[in-house]
Amino acid sequence: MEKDWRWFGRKDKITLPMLRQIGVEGIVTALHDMPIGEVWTVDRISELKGYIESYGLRWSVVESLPVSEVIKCAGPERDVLIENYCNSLTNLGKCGIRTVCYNFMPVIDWIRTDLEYPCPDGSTSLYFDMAEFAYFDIHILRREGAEADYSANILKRVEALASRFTPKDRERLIDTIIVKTQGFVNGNFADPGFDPVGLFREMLKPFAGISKNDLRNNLRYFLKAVMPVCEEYGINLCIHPDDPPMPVLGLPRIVTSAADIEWILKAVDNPHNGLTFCAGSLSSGAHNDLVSMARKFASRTRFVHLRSCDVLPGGNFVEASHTAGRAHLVELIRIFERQDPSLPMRVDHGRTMLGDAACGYNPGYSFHGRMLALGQVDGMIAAVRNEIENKLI
Ligand code: DNO
Repeated sequence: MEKDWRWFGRKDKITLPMLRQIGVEGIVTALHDMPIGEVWTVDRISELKGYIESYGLRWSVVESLPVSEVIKCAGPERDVLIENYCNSLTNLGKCGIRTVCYNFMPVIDWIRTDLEYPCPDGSTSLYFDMAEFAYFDIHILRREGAEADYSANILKRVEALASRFTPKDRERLIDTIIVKTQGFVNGNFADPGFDPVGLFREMLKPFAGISKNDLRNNLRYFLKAVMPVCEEYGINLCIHPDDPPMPVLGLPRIVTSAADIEWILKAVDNPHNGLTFCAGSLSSGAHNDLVSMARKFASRTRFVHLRSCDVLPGGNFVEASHTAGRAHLVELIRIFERQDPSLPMRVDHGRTMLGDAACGYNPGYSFHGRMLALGQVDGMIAAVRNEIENKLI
């Protein structure tokens, strides 16, 4: 696989010369300051591409070209926004960028409740606690009927939290679930001075009554409309799984399991309709067997995120080391290396360690933690290549 790194543009404190020194081959990035739904112009794309190339690297993957909420909920302007999306794809194609990652999660992208979960070795990791998330849903968002979505055990824990949570704890939860995790991946949350909870309530409204089937149909509609451009320019569009892979806040999620992925790949059976195999997101669901999923979907996988999780009782999970957890990265690397040794791959999040915490990186996107993960993954890839060369597997 090609060793790539998610870089957040010129403002990123982790610079391109630093990345060259640690063996990075390709860059994963986006026009992060473009409002969602606006057309990415050739000028803007080629300017950033040129900058990356001036450091001897290549812009391998766009993550993400975000899909507007209006497209996800089939709002009245969806055709205009799909046309804009096609124009952005055309312009990326003209600039020679061929791998584009996106997601179809309504309202909220990835979710964690603790961004500084202490590990025994003194580093910190990212954590999801179901009861804290339920507390956010029931007591902060005050979503109608939210209680019905949680088990009696979780509701008991929510009440315990309610009796001890201080205003500071509530602030921390809002900041974690909305501001810090969504702000850098989703332009809607990037403006300073916005009211996070109010904005969330507004964003939920257009999805009232939208079922899993409706959301699937809206994805199929979108994919059918963008495939001709992808074919013309040889672009592989690759959907990112839902993180965590389950319905949240009363919203359907449609990329949670092998059955979901199969549905998507069959609904628009075109090689340009591909998958981002995010081992981290998928392994946070106890129902997912990553190795069998990788075998099943390798031929339609266009981009790989390597990361692993440990699933804990009650639906909680913690991001594990890249050499541990339930994702079984060595076996995944065997599968993807045999499929296509040039497949773009980035190590996903890493631990926060060795001074990372003081640097203000985006949560999960530490320097030392990801560098350690890249070193581990690099070693695994080298060992697997040796196995393949010497016909040991
Ligand atoms: C979080 C990321 C996601 C991902 C998008 C892809 O760290 O994995 O935000 O980039 O969902 O569209």
